[in-house]
Amino acid sequence: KPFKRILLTGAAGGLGKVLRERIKPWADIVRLSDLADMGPAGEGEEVVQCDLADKAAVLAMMEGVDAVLHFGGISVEAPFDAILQANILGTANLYEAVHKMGVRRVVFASSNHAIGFYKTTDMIDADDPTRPDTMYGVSKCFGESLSRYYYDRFGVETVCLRIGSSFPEPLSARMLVTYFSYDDLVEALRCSLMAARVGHTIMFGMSDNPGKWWDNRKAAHLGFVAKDSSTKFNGKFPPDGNYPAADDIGSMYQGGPFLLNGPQYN
Ligand code: NAI
Ligand code: 15L
Repeated sequence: KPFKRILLTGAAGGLGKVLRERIKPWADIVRLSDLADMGPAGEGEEVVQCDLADKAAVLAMMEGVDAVLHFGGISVEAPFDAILQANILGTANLYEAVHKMGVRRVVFASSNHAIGFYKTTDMIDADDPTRPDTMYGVSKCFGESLSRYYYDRFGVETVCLRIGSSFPEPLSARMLVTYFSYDDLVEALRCSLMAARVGHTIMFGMSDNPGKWWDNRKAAHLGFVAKDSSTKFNGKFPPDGNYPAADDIGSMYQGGPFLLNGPQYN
């Protein structure tokens, strides 16, 4: 197998549960971690339940790891204090441990909410400035910046995967654009881990959907080609002639419903 031990954070979450089953062929051992209960370790698994905000625990968890899939943290908008602990301190602890333990490569589950304040009429790529739409989005920008720093300073390689909407199927008209099938997610992770060199790469995590807002040419060296598309779900969300509507904040911006959240500095 290509890796001795891959660490998956966020293993009890929606994507973590999917990945737990799918990444086994890549490593002798998959180390699973989360704040929440993950059940017992299966064959070829190790389970480490800990809080990413606990620096000593994160350092201990990194022992013997050769690659990290960092999916743990708060995955929606929340009060800043909670985001600060899980996403900002948690990701800082993770990178410090990665550096200290000599881990070569990380895939960071970033989010489209790092760029959610672009309009749905804009087309952007990895070099456009971030425009977070929430404190959650700000925390993903922090992870992207932090990983850039650890690459420039220490040579730790990271792929920041700005995931669109990765669910069994799209849940809204917006998600026909942002949909990222589980199969495409797994393939994007495989490419991110197996590519000879990734340096610091930002890739948009989306299937081959019509009407895309994101241009992935700057991540072409990873060799990822999406195989799925949201077109098969078209009938579920009949066009209402209103999307994107200039007076509807939820469809005017790429971050969609996250723009409807109130400010979360509390
Ligand atoms: P989720 O909320 O289902 O899973 C996140 C997991 O992280 C949970 O099991 C939670 O217990 C764990 N966690 C939270 N705080 C923690 C802490 N302080 N220490 C340790 N573990 C902690 O989210 P989901 O959908 O599985 O997403 C996984 C990752 O991918 C997240 O980082 C999310 O921001 C990112 N993402 C997901 C998208 C999607 O469409 N599912 C879209 C964009 C980004
Ligand atoms: C995210 O970042 C969230 O983690 C996920 O729950 C979805 O809301 C997704 O973005 C989205 O924009 O659809």
